Amino acid sequence: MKHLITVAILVVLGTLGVHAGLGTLGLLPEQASLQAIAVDKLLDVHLWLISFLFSLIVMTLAYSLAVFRRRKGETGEGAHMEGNTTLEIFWTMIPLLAVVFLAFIGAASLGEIRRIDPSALQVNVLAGQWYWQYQYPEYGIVSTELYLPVDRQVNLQMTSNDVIHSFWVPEFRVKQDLVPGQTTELRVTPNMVGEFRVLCAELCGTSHAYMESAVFVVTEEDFAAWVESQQSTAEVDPLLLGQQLVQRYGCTACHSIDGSQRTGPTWAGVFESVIPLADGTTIIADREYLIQSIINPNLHIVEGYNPNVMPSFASVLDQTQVEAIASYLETLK
Ligand code: HEC
Ligand SMILES: [Cu+2]
Repeated sequence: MKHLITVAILVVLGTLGVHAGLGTLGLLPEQASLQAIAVDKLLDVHLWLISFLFSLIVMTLAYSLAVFRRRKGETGEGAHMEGNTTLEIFWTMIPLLAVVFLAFIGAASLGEIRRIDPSALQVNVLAGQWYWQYQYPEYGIVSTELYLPVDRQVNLQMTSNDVIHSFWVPEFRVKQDLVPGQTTELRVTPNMVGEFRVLCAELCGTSHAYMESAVFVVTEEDFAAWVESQQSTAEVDPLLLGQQLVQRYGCTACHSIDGSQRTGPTWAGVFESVIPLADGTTIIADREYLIQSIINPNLHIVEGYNPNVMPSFASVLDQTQVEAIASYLETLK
């Protein structure tokens, strides 16, 4: 009995110590969504269990090694023991109950994480090698940066343009794959204003590690202001309009203006250059070519690129907008 009490005390102390030690490691980034609270609670239950089991085994083992060691002059054999039915029932029932309990709290947390808020903001996410693009159907906006209002659930409807990617903002905790040909769903309720980063959590090719972009969680007023700034197609200078449009419609996810390589050819110096095409011919990139490339991308395929990667913008952009983009592209040296 004395041994049992000592071991029990050691196990309790060990559990507290291991759990506190794990807590000081700072394993988790900031908690920035309602779903993160549920996930972290679940993780904490597991950490308590892990700390307890670790202490139960290690303390019992260490205590037995120290206290029941063979002392000088002892030569006899240890006591002979056979089955102990009570003990066996215990060590079957306890893990069984533990597993049922974990399944129960796991299902409860999953329910909480997946809870649907009918007033959620819908954002369609398109991922590809190697970019993120967000469409806000409610507002007619396309952006390469994700802006979210704080304290409102966002319903991400996600798909991929090529291979499997995975949407993951560590501060939100939840994660979901984007699969070509399928639409997957992820619901997040950001509850903290701040700037975060979305990472791709599925190895998707050579630039996988750089497939990240900014996620801004902003106040409701700031979100409304951002929506307005994205929508404003006021009478502006066509060059400025063109520049805004390529940002807003996510072109810059695939095209750079500094000569660097992305999913599509760079726009640097494209105007009036000689473009080698996939069918072996060449074409001069005049204004007509630029316009056709936007509204009918499969008409001419640039050598080294695949058809159907660039979506057609014929039904998205009106003629003024296409002209404005073409004028802007003509200025890029
Ligand atoms: C999903 C990636 C993607 C997006 C988004 C995208 N493009 Fe492209 N774009 C490509 C690829 C790939 C090509 C090369 C294949 C081809 O010719 O269709 C291309 C070709 C072009 C060309 C011809 C360039 C050249 O060097 O000959 C122009 C111009 C162009 N895109 C403009 C745009 C504009 C404007 C937008 C936004 C309204 C846009 N693209 C959005 C992938 C994209
Ligand atoms: Cu990816």
